[in-house]
Amino acid sequence: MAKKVVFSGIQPSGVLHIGNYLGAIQQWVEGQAKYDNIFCVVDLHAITVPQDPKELTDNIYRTAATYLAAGINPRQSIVFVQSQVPAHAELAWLLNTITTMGELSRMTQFKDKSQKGGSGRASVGLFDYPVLMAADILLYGTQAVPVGEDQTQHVELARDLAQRFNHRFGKTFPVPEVILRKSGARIMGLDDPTKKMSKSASPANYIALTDSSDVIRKKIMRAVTDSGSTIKFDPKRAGLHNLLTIYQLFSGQTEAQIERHFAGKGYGDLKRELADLVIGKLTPLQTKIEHYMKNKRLLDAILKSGAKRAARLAHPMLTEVKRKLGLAQ
Ligand code: AQP
Repeated sequence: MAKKVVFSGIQPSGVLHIGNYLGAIQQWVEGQAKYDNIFCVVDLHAITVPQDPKELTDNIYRTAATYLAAGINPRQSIVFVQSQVPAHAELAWLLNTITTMGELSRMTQFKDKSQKGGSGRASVGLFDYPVLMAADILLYGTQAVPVGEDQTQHVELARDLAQRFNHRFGKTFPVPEVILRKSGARIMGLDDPTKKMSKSASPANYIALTDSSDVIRKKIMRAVTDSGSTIKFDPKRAGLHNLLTIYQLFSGQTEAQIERHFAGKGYGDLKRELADLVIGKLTPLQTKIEHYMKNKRLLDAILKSGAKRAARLAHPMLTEVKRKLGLAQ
């Protein structure tokens, strides 16, 4: 049986954090053999909010380097940069014509992000972000999209647009399903465990994949918890639950094993051991990322070949969509 086509991506909009790693990249790596994978650095999404051009270029390379360093194998999976395949923007335009203003106005990410910059100042691109994401997904006949929980509403729109297009113009797109991890789909902020860990929050909120050992230790030791003492996976104790979830995902242990290990120990012990664990996992990842960052020619060659493969796959779908819409070819 043919493998399912999987598409996912991350915006190069800042330094990646362990939420991006645990919610997205780690599950991509785990599913690499099971699926036909396409992993994209979604730079056109990143520019929906202001970016410094020099930093953006660096972040594009660093995001791609992170995919590779984490274990995405470019011979097995397609790795490329979104802006290098114009079909994404082209399909987004076509899908715009079947998307309503009402649908996009209901997107919680748009509401959150547009409020931050002051109402009326958000770019049209930010409003249209979910349609571009639908285009990314639908362009490849994607069947499954592994993302963190915050992106499920956007995948839901991609499903609606696929169904709408199929209904109006005849079966064209598979309707993609979302793949969410049982645990780790929503890593919370260290300084505020009621909100998700986010690149655009203050540095105390996240552990960046590039943070030094000292910084990682400080951030974990200062992470907000409650005044309890027993160490148990209890979703009501949000700060503790978040630290235990991070521990679980980096250690690969079960909840029961972790609770047994920490029986009779305090929050301080958990934080110290968690810091050791995270540092132990991120240090080799950082070394590999730097290896790629120093080898831009290798990185460019991988991304160029990925873009070529992606463009080849995208072409028939875009042609079919245009034909069905009645655009003369
Ligand atoms: N806190 C999180 N827990 C689990 N998964 C997460 N993801 C993001 N934050 C968490 C997942 O990472 C992938 C890439 O996200 P993105 O870069 O496209 O943008 P985002 O979802 O808006 O995430 P950020 O990092 O918080 O960026 P900003 O601050 O720029 O908005 C997605 O699969 C996402 O679900």
